[in-house]
Amino acid sequence: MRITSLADYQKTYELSVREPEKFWAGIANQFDWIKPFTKVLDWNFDDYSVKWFEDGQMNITANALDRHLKTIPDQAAIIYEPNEPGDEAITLTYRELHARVCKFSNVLKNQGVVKGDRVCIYMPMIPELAIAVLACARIGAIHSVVFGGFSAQSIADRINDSECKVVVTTDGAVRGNKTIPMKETVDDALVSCPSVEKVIVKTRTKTPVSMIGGRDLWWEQEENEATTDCPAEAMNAEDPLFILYTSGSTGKPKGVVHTCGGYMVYTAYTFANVFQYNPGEVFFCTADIGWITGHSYLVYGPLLNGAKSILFEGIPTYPDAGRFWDIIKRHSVNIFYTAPTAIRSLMGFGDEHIEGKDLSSLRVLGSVGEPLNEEAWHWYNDKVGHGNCPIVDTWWQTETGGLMISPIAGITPLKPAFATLPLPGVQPILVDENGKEITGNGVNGNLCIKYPWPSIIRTTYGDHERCKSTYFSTYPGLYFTGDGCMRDEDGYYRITGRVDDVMNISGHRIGTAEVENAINMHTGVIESAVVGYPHDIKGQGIYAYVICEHPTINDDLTRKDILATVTRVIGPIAKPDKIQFVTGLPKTRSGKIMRRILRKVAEGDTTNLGDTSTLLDPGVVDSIISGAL
Ligand code: 6R9
Repeated sequence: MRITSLADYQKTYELSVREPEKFWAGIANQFDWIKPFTKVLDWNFDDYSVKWFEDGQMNITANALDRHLKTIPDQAAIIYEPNEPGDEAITLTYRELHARVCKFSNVLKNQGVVKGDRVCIYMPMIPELAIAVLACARIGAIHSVVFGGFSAQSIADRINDSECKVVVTTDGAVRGNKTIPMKETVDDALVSCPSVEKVIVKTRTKTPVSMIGGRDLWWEQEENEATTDCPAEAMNAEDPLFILYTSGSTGKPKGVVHTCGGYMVYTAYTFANVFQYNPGEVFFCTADIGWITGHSYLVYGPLLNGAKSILFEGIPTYPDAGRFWDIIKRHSVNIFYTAPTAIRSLMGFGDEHIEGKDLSSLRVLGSVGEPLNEEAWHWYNDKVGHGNCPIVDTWWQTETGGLMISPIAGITPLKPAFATLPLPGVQPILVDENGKEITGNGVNGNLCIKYPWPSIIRTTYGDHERCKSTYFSTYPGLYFTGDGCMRDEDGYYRITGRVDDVMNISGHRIGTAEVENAINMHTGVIESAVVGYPHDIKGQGIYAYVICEHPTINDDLTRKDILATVTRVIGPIAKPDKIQFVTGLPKTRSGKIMRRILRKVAEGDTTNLGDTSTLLDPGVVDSIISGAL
């Protein structure tokens, strides 16, 4: 499965384009199938539908767990590093993880969960989060993990969209020196979630919680009553594996659906190749399992490869900004995968936190989630990698399921701030505004993909039309990523950022419309417009222009109140960094907000605002500029 040289990469890439079905069938056949597939691919990007390995049957946990019981049962599978550095790390071997997953699968079954049911998982980064995810996969329930930082309202929206039957949570969570309620937040959400029949609560903080009779159950108690014998359900390759909600440019977050077979093949293949994973190595992905990176490269990709995967509960700055480096030393981490925002933030704390730390176990460094700027690239390379570790800057998305454009560690010649070249099976294409292909090198355009890969999004849950219109209608016949991209003279790809109304705040996707809706819920707010602006650490910050019904008496107090509303409606990650009160917004005669102007003002660059002649009231612009923060 592993590419061994640049020439091998080129040969493999060519094969993957010339004979994609043969190429992917060869990889897929290296997994355990309950019923082998005979059909490889069926696809249509015009009236969107994609099916991979359609008539095959398998179970992803049989491949991620059972398969390794024969060879490496006593090797670590998950290494849990708790929030408190003084607390003992807990290792779950493949045998132990298998047993725990089987047990919790039976817990779910005992509560009436059957294949196809949706289960919402709202948990902090503890081993039981991975166990709950895998248990769903084992019995064919569709997991919908909601990031532990989201609000009750966001949980409720996600539960209701996919009508989850069961919620799995904890009493509370610890992150740094904070204790955060979890069950209480779930309780608030469930006031408006009629589909939920049971809530299973794992103890973490011993925070007092209310347990509703007939609905709420303790994880530990249920586990005691369950056996460890649970065969893996035979799943059709195209049965849904999970739903993960992500922000788009309009409306509520959409439930991206991934299916069992293709997702298994692609995450395993990309993990093995991009990181050039060697058996026995320790892999540390710092992402939360609540995001796609945690799904694909903390849980599924590593376990499918029999890797040792670190699951870290805390934050990079607790007890100090040297925590990641201490973890790397403590567990002899070989491959470290994190986000640019974390790198920039740790850079900002000063080199005294990293100097003198033993990072000699490291072999490969990775980055994901947003552009890795050159300054951060060099710091990562020099201070963390000591110039010895290739940096894989991996571009991909929730919708792509796995890494798409990325160097292969130690094989692809690197260029700082470039995601470099497409992986085998990935056929990128740049197009102009009209969808015309931009050929040649040294060009810029909108990034699309013209051929399916095994873990491409299958649908948006409950609304296939939305999937079609979001991804396959802007440029007919192509999957549109929403990203702008340049291809340099060497044919190397550099992602330049979103070209739609999606912001990327510390590597988290947030739609401008979502934040606006939340702000507009605040009493006295008439209208708002939100844009992203360059932020030294977060990559992008959120800048909100707000029109209030009455002039504010105390701007700062109103700002704090609005932040409280946004936190309540979405969660703290969506809080604007700047709020400017305005009396009007720059709108065209047709009522459309000219965000281009608002972006310029937020960037602090008002020298060239472009054509403002189509504005209904050009005077608005001057007043916005004069009040800019
Ligand atoms: C995996 C993940 C996807 C968006 C994507 C792009 C940005 C991700 C990047 C990158 C530049 C990289 N993005 N990786 N931009 N360089 N290496 O992050 O998924 O949360 O869905 O975000 O993130 O804008 O479109 P997701």
